[in-house]
Amino acid sequence: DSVDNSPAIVVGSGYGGAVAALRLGQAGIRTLVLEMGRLWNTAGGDGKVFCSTLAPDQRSMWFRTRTEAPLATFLWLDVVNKDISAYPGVLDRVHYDSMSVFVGRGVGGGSLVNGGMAVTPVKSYFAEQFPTVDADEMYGTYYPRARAMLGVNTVDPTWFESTEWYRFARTSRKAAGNAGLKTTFVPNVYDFGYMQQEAAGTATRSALAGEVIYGNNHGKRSLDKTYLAAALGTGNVTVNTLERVTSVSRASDGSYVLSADRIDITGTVVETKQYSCTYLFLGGGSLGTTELLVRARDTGTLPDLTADVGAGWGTNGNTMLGRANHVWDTVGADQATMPVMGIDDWANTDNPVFAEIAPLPMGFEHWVSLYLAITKNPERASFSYDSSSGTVKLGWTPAQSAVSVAMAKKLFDRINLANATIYRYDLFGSTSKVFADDFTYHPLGGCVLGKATDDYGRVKGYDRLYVTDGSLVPGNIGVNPFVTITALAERTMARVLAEDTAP
Ligand code: FAE
Repeated sequence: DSVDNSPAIVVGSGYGGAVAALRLGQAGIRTLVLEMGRLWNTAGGDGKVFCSTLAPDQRSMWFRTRTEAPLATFLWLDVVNKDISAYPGVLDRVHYDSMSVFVGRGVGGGSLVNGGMAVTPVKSYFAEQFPTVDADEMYGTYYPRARAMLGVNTVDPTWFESTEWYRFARTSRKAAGNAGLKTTFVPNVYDFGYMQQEAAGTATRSALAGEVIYGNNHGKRSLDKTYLAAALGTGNVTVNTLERVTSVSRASDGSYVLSADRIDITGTVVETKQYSCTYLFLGGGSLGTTELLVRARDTGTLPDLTADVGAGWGTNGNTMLGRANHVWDTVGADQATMPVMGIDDWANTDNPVFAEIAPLPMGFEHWVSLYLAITKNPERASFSYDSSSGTVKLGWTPAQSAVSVAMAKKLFDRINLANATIYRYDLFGSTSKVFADDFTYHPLGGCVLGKATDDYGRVKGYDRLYVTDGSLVPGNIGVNPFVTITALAERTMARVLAEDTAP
């Protein structure tokens, strides 16, 4: 078998992978990116690249025959999910024993499916989570660099107050205010100028057409339009798609050797490829990177990896819930899919929660206020390799989710009490389930900075091996994570290119 040699290989093309690819390319280092998902740039039979959330087809989910949306039901009816045919769709839901994790699949990773909320955490909390990182440098250099590259912008507050599309957010703000809680505007990478054109009827609707978790056809500055476009523009970066890296080992000359399965659109492995490189950057996300390294350590292909690989994983305290508003407190049939506001009770040391005010665009008035609560849940779990099945398992337990739920409940009980409202019981599949405690959008950790790696993402036990993605974040960052992941990757790349790649 022939081995394809590259100076640098990047596994995955989400935030961590995209930053690595751009900075390597700019440094003149020939770089190959291996991405298991497809490139989302060609229109299907309906003339669109992505399918809509309300009428999902094969493009929606990664090799499923039925969609698995976060909201299972509406009025307890199984109306949300649809039968589809198996295909390398853009959203995956990875199931572990007591937790499932939503992730993006494709060139751009999570940026293709996420809500675009581009939030910088409170500096003091960043410093608490990353005690060995110079917070002044992060907030002075790397966060601003990340936000500029990602195209972060904010909704025009005057338009926000007047448009029907954000009535749902204003209604949730009012309910929070009645409980004495503070709300704050949240930046986003969706182009709000474009969104206003959508509202005016002068641009094709995307955020105003229910598009989000299965991809946005317009308006969203996903990584394929920002970092990855710039990376390809250097002329030094190549992206191979539908190739999933399955193992990493080291050759006697110190180079890394990767095995990758190339699949076709039916999921059949059509080729097993071998790659080698001098510098290896892992950007497969918290799950992808951690699984590769846990497997490498425990099957002996990279035996010097430390016991910290696989540890320190958390859900960012994610808990989703809905409240039922009074009939006069409408949320609107028209809802923009990009969240722009959060309830900020993080400073409440008794029960720190930051709750994103989420849309629920169903095309009719339903009086539901939906939230994604980010709680300061201190629980962490580890990944381990199960040799009998050859799979990597996650040790997260229901009791650990219950900690997030209790924190979210404490906050929203306050809001319900102040407004004389109740929770919605019909959204998460079973008759009495109020809190979605079984999934997260924010997998974080597994190769924590300063533990499994040095303070710059260099993996302990090996040289020229780096982690640049959400695995570095120790389980919780208090806000939506991608700006932090991007900024940390910028910091790693600045250091590595200055110190490790010099001839
Ligand atoms: P990620 O973006 O997941 O990229 C990893 C890439 O590597 C993917 O493209 C994988 O397909 C690929 N990959 C993995 N394993 C392999 C392998 N073995 N071989 C080849 N390729 C591989 O990682 N965050 C926010 O900050 N704001 C939001 O509004 C927000 N909303 C979200 C909504 C949804 C529905 C979801 C699912 C997530 C949301 N997130 C949000 C989370 C955010 O997207 C996530 O933290 C980042 O995408 C993580 O970035 P990474 O670079 O770690």
